Amino acid sequence: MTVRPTRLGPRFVATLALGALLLLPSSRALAGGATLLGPTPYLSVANSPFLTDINAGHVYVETFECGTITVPGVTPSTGQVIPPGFAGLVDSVDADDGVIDGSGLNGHSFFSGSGATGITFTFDQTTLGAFPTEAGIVWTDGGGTTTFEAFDSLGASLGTIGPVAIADGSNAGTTAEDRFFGVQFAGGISAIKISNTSGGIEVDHLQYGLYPSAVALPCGVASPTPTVAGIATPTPTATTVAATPTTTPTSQPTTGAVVPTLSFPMLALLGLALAGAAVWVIRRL
Ligand SMILES: [Ca+2]
Ligand SMILES: [Ca+2]
Ligand SMILES: [Ca+2]
Repeated sequence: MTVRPTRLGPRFVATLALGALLLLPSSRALAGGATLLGPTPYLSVANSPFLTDINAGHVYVETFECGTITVPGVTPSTGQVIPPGFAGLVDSVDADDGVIDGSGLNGHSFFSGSGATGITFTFDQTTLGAFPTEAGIVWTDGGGTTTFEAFDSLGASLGTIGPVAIADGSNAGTTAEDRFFGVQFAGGISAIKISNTSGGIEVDHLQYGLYPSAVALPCGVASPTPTVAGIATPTPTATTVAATPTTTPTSQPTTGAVVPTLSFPMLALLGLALAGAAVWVIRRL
C-alpha cells in the first residue's frame, strides 16, 4: 500500500500564521488591566495615591515604626526592619520621625543586603479574605537603577516600572530621592517586588488593601483578621470536591438452578397426561 505524505498547503499555513498573530495581542490583554503608579516623590503618607482609601480605612500602611511588621497577611521574601542608628544608615520615609526635614535617619525602614535580588512582598489570600486590589511601596535607598513589578492572583506579571535612575548616591538618609511605586488591579494582586541593581535596598510605607477594617494598628497589638464588608467578594479557596461517581446498577448474574414454574392449566394437563399413561400401563399388564 502506498502511503501518501501529508502536505500542508499554503492556505493552511497562512491560516495558522494569522491565528498566531491574533493570539499574541489577546494574551497581552489577559494580563492587562492593571494600572501602574509611580515613581512619584514621597515624603509622607500625604503623597500616597491611595490616601483617600487610607483615610477611609480601606488600606493598611506599614511604616515599620513599631520595629516589626504589624500588618496582617503579607510576607517579605527577605530583609528586616531596621531602627534609627542601625549602622548609621537608616533611610525611613521622611515624616516618620515627626518632621519633614530632608532626613529619614530617625525613623525605621525595611532593609535587605541585596538590592539586585530585591524584596518581594507576598499577600496571603486566606488571611486577608481576598487579594488586595491596590498595593504600593516606597523605595528610600539603594544603588543603581530601581525596578518595580506586580503580580496577579496567579503569579503572572502585571507589568513593571523601570528601571529608573532615582538613587542619589548618598547613604545618609536623604529623602528627596524617595519614590512611591504601586499598582491597582481589580483582579487581585498576589505580590509586589522592588529591586535596585547595586548595593543594598531600603523601602518603607508598605501599603495595600481594600478592606473597610484595614486600619492602622497600635504597636504590639495583634493584627485582627480583616472583615470584608461589601468592597469585594472574597474569592473562595478552590476546593475540589470529588464527585461521587454515579453507578448504574448492574444486574447481578443469576446463579444456581433455575426452578421452572408451571401455571395451573399446565399442571392440570400434566396430571391428565400422567393419569392417561398410568391407565395405558395398567391395561397392558
Ligand atoms: Ca525626617
Ligand atoms: Ca518608617
Ligand atoms: Ca532616601
